[in-house]
Amino acid sequence: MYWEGEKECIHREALKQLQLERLQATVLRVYMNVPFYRKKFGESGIDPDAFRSLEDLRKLPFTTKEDLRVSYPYGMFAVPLREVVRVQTSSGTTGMPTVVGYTRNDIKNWSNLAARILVAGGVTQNDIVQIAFDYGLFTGALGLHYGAERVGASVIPISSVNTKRQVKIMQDFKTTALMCTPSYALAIANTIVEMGLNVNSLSLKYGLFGAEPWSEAMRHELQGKLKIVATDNYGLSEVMSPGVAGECPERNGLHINEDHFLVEVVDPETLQPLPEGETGEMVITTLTKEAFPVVRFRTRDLTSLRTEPCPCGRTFVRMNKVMGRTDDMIKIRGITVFPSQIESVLFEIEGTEPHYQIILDRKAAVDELTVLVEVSESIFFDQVRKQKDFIERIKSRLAAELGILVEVKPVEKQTLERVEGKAKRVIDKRAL
Ligand code: DLL
Repeated sequence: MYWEGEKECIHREALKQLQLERLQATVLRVYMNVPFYRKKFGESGIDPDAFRSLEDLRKLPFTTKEDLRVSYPYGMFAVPLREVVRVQTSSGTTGMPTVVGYTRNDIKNWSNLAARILVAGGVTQNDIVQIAFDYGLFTGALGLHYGAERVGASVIPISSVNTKRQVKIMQDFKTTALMCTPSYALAIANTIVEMGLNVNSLSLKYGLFGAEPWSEAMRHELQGKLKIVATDNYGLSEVMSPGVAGECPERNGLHINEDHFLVEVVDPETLQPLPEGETGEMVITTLTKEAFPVVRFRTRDLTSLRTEPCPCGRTFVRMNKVMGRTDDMIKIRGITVFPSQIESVLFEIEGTEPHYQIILDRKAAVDELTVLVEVSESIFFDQVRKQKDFIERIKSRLAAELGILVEVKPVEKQTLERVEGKAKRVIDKRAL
């Protein structure tokens, strides 16, 4: 099932030509309308009229999150505000958020791209879609909302509310598709059990999750607990938001909507392009955005691309699940660790609750990593020796996965904070 079959299955040669034409138009548009790009292109000696091939993209300078911050609030807009029909922001927790804008045409494209990922995730006009992402300046909820309406589904714009209410509405309104962060979906799944409900009495069929990294083990857990097919969806406000990429029924990589976005993967240190399949930082250039186009935007997200054909028939390149961001990457005693690696191990261990937090601290000039993990009551109140054995088991599994020894501390159920939005996995006390 496709939303725009002809476009999603476009011949790659035709796609390349379309991308080149759209890239030429974008380069010209930002040069003419955004002082930041005019200056940057001038400094790098770029002639926006001399674009002949997609490889010319490499000559363009990168755009960073910092560049967008400096231009707060409207400095990067490529159209006058009277043409902007909506303003939202990125969800960054540190510093100034990035303000993004959309023209009427941008909203139309965004709705269609969100519709593509919804349909790829199983949603049709017969579905009842519960959007538990936060409405407001965050781009996730409204993006999916417009996509779901475009598909013709019945939308419940519940936003982030008390989890029990979330479950009650899900039961009463017979929700068939749930959209939220994977960590919040897990909190919902646990609340269903706490409320004494049988998941089979609900009507859930699909979960469209995203907005934060999550492991395959987490998918497995959510599919089992909620009795759904769960797909991963990727996007970011600076580029558009949900609708940039999403999984098809194969659930083996996320198709990037390449007719609207040109992607590269570069080495985050040298900024040189990496060979296909290697993991690096994803860099995105928008091809159709009018109000807020970006050229070679450094996402800080780490992933790799795969070009082999997908059995689903879509010809767009796939990105592997984002394993983390360059700024979530923990460097501990010289070893790189991602929260998602720790998550996978915890899911494998019987008796742990997959709610966890990573604490980084420095003791006597040595960095220490401690994993706080919620454990079942029987383990928490177990005999000291049994509990110790259990912790040792987790520690050795983590050591095997990560290559370093880390501390593990069991905490009682419901001790770690639940958030309706993006989970905060790492607390870095070294910086305090
Ligand atoms: O989180 C957009 C979104 C909303 C995507 C809902 C999917 C569903 P921002 O708040 O701007 O936008 O945050 C973007 O979130 O750079 C990634 O680091 C992370 N992220 C988004 N989707 C995924 C995903 C939305 N599927 C930032 N896997 C991005 C891993 C993700 N990380």
